Amino acid sequence: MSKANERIGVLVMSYGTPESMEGIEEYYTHIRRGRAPSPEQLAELTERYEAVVGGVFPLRENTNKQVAGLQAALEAIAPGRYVCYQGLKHARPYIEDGVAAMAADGIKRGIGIVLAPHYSVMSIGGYNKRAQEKADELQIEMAFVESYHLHPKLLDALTARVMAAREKFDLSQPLKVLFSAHSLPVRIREMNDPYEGQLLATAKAVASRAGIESWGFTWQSAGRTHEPWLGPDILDTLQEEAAAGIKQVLSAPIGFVSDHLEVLYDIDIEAKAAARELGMQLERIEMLNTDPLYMETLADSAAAKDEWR
Ligand code: FEC
Repeated sequence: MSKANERIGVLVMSYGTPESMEGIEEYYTHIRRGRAPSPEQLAELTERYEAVVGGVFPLRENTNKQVAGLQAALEAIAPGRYVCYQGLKHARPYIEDGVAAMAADGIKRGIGIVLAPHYSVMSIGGYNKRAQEKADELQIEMAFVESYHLHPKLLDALTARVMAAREKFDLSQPLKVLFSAHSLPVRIREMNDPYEGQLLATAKAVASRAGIESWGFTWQSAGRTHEPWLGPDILDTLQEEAAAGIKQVLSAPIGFVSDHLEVLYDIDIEAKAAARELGMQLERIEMLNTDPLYMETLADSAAAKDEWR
């Protein structure tokens, strides 16, 4: 079969979430690169999941829907050309399982894309490295989308969400928009990592499109390790904003694309409670989930890597 007619595997990678409450320890151990969490750490994470899960782990459902949405968007670009496979960083099906499934279907060339728009060597870099290693073993040629943080359709989708959520406030009073993303260890700065710059670029572009002047960028969900993480954390930023007299805050977690623990707990429960104590109203933009503009962003970005057409 010529390269132009063959089927291309699209490895859609996402963070992953436990399959059940009983699976939290295995998941947490995987995140910690094989070191089991202490009983206290496990209890604390279990409590956070109990607060948001309600029987279904939202990230699993959302990732499944996003993979199906991307498959449909790719069909619209080139019918029959692309087949999506799922590969998760910290849960089954693991990234390596996704690559193995492509090989089992006879796929010889694949494109990797992560359900996170911004590149860091510690995030997307890690996904791609694992996929490449498994693909080398199984002799699949791979290309990777590294980031899509300024794709015009992504910016349109985020801008629409910011505009819609602004309506929840009294716009005759000051409103601060706080863009946020998952913190990473400060040492990424020594590696000249693009993560911070890409996040700021997305925030700036969305604020400009939405005509918002009063905005800031803050970090969230820092890991519980001894090394320093990028800050300020959103909980500290809320205190600073309260001290400056701000009473209305719109949270825009642009580093994430799904409803999941880091949004449903860290923003909706933890940050909202902190804001309430400070006498502030905090609302959050809707996450992208399967927004058609996000599905098209992914499809365009993946198809642009298809140099075999
Ligand atoms: O809903 C869910 O079940 C999963 C939500 C979830 C997402 C997510 C995304 C990112 N993380 C990133 C970096 C790190 C680093 C560490 C780390 C630790 C955790 C823990 C949980 C967790 N993360 Fe996560 N992350 C999610 C969940 N993450 C649970 C463990 C407990 C804790 O620290 O809170 C620290 C690892 C270590 O200890 O060495 C680093 C980055 C993203 C965004 C990009 C992406 O989606 O890949 C970066 C969703």
